[in-house]
Formats: sequence, C-alpha cells, structure tokens
Amino acid sequence: MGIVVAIVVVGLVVVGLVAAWVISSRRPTAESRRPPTTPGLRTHTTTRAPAGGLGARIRGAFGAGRQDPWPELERVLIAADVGPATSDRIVRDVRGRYAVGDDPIALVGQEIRAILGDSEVLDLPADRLGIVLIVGVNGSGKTTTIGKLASRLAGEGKRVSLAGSDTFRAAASEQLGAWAERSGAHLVSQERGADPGSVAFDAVQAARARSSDVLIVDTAGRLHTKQPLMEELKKVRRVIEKAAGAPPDETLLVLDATTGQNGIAQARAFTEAVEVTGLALTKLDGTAKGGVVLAVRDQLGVPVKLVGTGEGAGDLEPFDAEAFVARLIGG
Ligand SMILES: Nc1nc2c(ncn2[C@@H]2O[C@H](COP(=O)(O)OP(=O)(O)OP(=O)(O)O)[C@@H](O)[C@H]2O)c(=O)[nH]1
Ligand SMILES: [Mg+2]
Repeated sequence: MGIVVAIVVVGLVVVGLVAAWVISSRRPTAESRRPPTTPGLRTHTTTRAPAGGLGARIRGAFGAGRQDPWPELERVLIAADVGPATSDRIVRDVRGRYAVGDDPIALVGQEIRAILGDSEVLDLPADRLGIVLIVGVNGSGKTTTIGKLASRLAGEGKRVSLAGSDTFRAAASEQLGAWAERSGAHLVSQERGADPGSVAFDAVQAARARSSDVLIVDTAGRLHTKQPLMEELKKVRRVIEKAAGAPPDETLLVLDATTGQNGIAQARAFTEAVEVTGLALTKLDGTAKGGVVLAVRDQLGVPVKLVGTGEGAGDLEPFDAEAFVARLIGG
C-alpha cells in the first residue's frame, strides 16, 4: 500500500514538473513580444545611449558601411511607436536635408520638435467656471490624472470640483473621493449605475453654486471601438454643454504612453466623438517610448498638454516639448 502511494506521489510530481516546463517554455519572452515591425533592431543598438533611446538606434541606422540608412531609420521610428505615416514624413524630410557628415540624430530631433509645435497649456477661463472633461480607454490613468490635476490646481489657489461620471466601475467613486479629499476638492457623485450625464449636470450646477473655478469630470474607461459607449460619452458632453451653456473648455484624452500605436486609433475615435482638445500622456515613467503622440499631433492636430510620470499627487507636469524630445532621443 505504502509503495503504491509513493508511486502515485512520484508520478504526480513528475507530471507537475513536466507541465511547469511546458508552460514556462511557452511564455513569450521579451524578444518574442517585440512588435513584428522591429526586425534587426537589436543588432543596431549600441551602448552609447540608454536602451530604448532613439538616438542610439538612429546612430545604428547610419552605422559604418551602411549604404542605405533610410529604410532602417523608418523601422527605428516605427518601433518607437511614431506610426508609419509620420515616420515616413520624418524620413522624407530628414533625407531631403541630409548631407554626408551631418548628425542624423540632430536632424531627426529637429523634425520631431517641429511636429510637436509649441508646448500648449490647459486653456481655462479666468472669469467663470472652467470645465475639463476627461476621457480614455480603461485603465489609461484618467482618475489618477484628475487627482493629480486637482492637487495642482488647488496648489495654485483654485477652487476645484470633481464629477464622478464613472458610475460604471465599482469603487470608481471611492477612488475619486479619495483624491478629492487629498486635494481639498469638492466631489459630486451619485450611486453606482446612475446616469453619467445626470451626474455631470448636477456637478455643473453644484460647482457653480460653490463658485468653483474648475470642474473636472471623470468618465468610465471605454473601448474606443464600442459605439454605444462612445454615444454615451457624446451624451455626457452634450449634457455639460446644456448645463454650462458651452462645451467643456478642455476635453482631455488620457493616453497610456506604453499603449503603442493603438493610441492613434484611440485618439481618432475619441476626437471624432467628443472633440478632444489635448492629450494627457500618462505612465511616461514606465517607458522610453511615447512616440505615438507625434503621430497624434501630426495626423490629428491634437497637442499633448499634460504628462504623467508616476502615481503620486505631484507626478503631473505641463508638457515640455524640448524635454520630451530630449527624453525620446536620449533614453
Ligand atoms: N507609473 C504610473 N502609473 C500611473 C500613472 N497614471 C496612472 N497610473 C496607474 O495606472 C493605474 C490605472 O489608473 P486609473 O487612474 O485608475 O485609470 P483609469 O483610466 O481611471 O481607469 P478606469 O477608470 O478603470 O478606466 C493605477 O494603478 C494608477 O496608479 C502614471 O503616470 N505613472
Ligand atoms: Mg477611473
């Protein structure tokens, strides 16, 4: 009997080990997760700039003995999430200006800087309630960005109200409430499942009654391809317009910098639905990329206005184009 039990136990252990080996050998490695648009990228990466920096990769594309650096330069840009159309534009422009001996990194940097244009800030009125509508896909960092923005505005002496129009996700209102408490903002919310437009309507009236300077409206995360959810968002915007007498002063799309080129599709869909006026690019602390904002600016004309670099109340900065280019190129 003891021998039978021992054999069964040994058998189970062997099966377990084999299963673990099979699972671990199937888990995608960092290499296999790389987008298919980056063949040969590693071979051209040098150690002269931190891994992920465009600079080192551009230098690699123009490496000694390379006859035609342009296709490689395009691949490098696409791998940095710049998107095919904008990568193509940059390559064409740099190629038109390049002479042997020029610094290709500097030329690409100038093109990127030109695409980004002037650094733009939030455009909020000084003499009446300013309204900021926050939109984006699930988990992009909307509520956290609102909390950070509320802290920042409160620090500038503004009276801030927050509207919990994410009535979909359990605990959304608690999360926003915690940020309201931290920043000293006033929260308007209703029970879970309430109409998001109705929360926004109440919030505009409450913010006015309290003489708030700024109202920031949180919304539920939604996939940009889900039409009914995009319609719901349009309705929230319409309700704000009705309650305030004008559309939101800013409609910010919160874009996760680690999302990659899908960000272009997100920006296009949200812009079509609710006329996005700017991007809040989040989680830039977690990636050396963020090139997707170039494509969004180039193809949709939407500027980055805010940058999130962490989860803390102070980790939100106005967009600085110079610093962004330096970061993208350098690391
Ligand atoms: N590292 C880092 N994490 C961030 C940043 N912004 C947000 N996060 C984190 O991202 C996660 C999602 O943030 P939320 O603010 O809840 O995102 P959301 O868009 O409101 O999510 P939904 O409402 O569920 O759609 C949280 O763990 C945040 O702490 C950032 O700039 N850097
Ligand atoms: Mg949220």
